[in-house]
Amino acid sequence: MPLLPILRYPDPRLHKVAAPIPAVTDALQPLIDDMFATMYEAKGIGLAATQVDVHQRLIVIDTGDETPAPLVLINPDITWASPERQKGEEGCLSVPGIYDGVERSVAVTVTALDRHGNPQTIEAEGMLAVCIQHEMDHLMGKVFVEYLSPLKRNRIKTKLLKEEREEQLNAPSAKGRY
Ligand code: K2U
Ligand code: ZN
Repeated sequence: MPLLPILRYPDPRLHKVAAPIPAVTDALQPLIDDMFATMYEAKGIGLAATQVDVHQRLIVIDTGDETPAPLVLINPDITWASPERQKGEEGCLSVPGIYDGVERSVAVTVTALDRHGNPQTIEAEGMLAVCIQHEMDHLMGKVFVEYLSPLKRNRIKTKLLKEEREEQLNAPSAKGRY
């Protein structure tokens, strides 16, 4: 299964709003598998299709530690979010090396279709609830740094753009060109 390139902030494509998936078909299955492979390889516990430049409402999650607990959420909808909220440190595969506090509901209920097109309702709390809210933001074109101050966000943007430029300069194709 090929690993998919993960868009890196501040790529504008991360701010596209994902469209509902009209039907769960066999054609969707390779993308779901490739997203899981990409997420596991990147040592993430969640991945939204937006992050691999597919702007459809699809999320894969696995918050399982030793025992895998893969979850596929197609056309997810948060039907309830607890009024109780808590601030926790978050990272993001699209914002490498950056971690900061974000306030989230401590529990959510989400309805979605599974990879076979069957409806599912998940009552989540803890890390799973945080991950679901983080991924749902991605489908709405929102990255967790948008909860931070403009000063912090601009510093992160500058840092990642600088790293991107350095990587491009050090890329093998750029060596020995002149
Ligand atoms: O969307 C992503 O980039 C995946 C995130 C999901 C996530 C963010 C914050 C809190 C929980 C989940 C990545 O998994 S970030 C890396 C990571 C790995 C283990 C635990 C927390 C974060
Ligand atoms: Zn993320």
